[in-house]
Amino acid sequence: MTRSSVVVLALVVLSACSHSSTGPGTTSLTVKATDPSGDTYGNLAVQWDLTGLTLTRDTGGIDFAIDFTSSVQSPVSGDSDAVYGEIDFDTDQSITTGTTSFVDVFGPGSTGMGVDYVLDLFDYTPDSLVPVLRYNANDSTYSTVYSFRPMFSGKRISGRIPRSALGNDDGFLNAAIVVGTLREPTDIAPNSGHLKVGGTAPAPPVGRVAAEALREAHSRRAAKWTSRW
Ligand SMILES: [Ca+2]
Ligand SMILES: [Ca+2]
Repeated sequence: MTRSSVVVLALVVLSACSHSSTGPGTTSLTVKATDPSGDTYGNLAVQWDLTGLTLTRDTGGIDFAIDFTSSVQSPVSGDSDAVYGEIDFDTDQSITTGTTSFVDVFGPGSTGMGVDYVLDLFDYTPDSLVPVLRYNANDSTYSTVYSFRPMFSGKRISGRIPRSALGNDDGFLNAAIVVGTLREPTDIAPNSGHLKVGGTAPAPPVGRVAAEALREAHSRRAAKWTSRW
């Protein structure tokens, strides 16, 4: 399937309030990757179809909103056709650090990201908490660094990740998402490249050595997901 181009809208919101009691950091940056309807690529009956991924960065962290063509269902329901997936974050906006994105494993492989943190929308606790995982390059493992409860409302899944859960990153980062059921992946966003939240340098092209190193480092987790998908 030919994937169409991605519209990326960037909006800088500057608060006019100079006497806010909520403290510093009223400057926020919102970036959205819109995704076409009807571009799912799975084979089964239930096809979660993304329409967009929106990230809002402020000095305290990242707000995310994942939008779909239909009302979302949490995996806490126990239904294997609920919404599963992950948002991958390249917090230093460098493909040379981190590991391969699952958006590349289950998509066309064009994100250009080296993934440093993952919002894992597979591993829900019974009380609806999901983990944020840090990738450890020294031993190719993942550590849970934060847990929170995402909101399921209408056609949207949303939540907030504090910067402390992203290694105290400045919040300027690259991101991409893959979703599906527990049975198979069904959609990614953006369809090519990644969603860029601020920063200055474009992602460098993937060198052959770097790509091979990333592929090897990624193998353990890939095996884990392949057993699911
Ligand atoms: Ca879509
Ligand atoms: Ca990286």
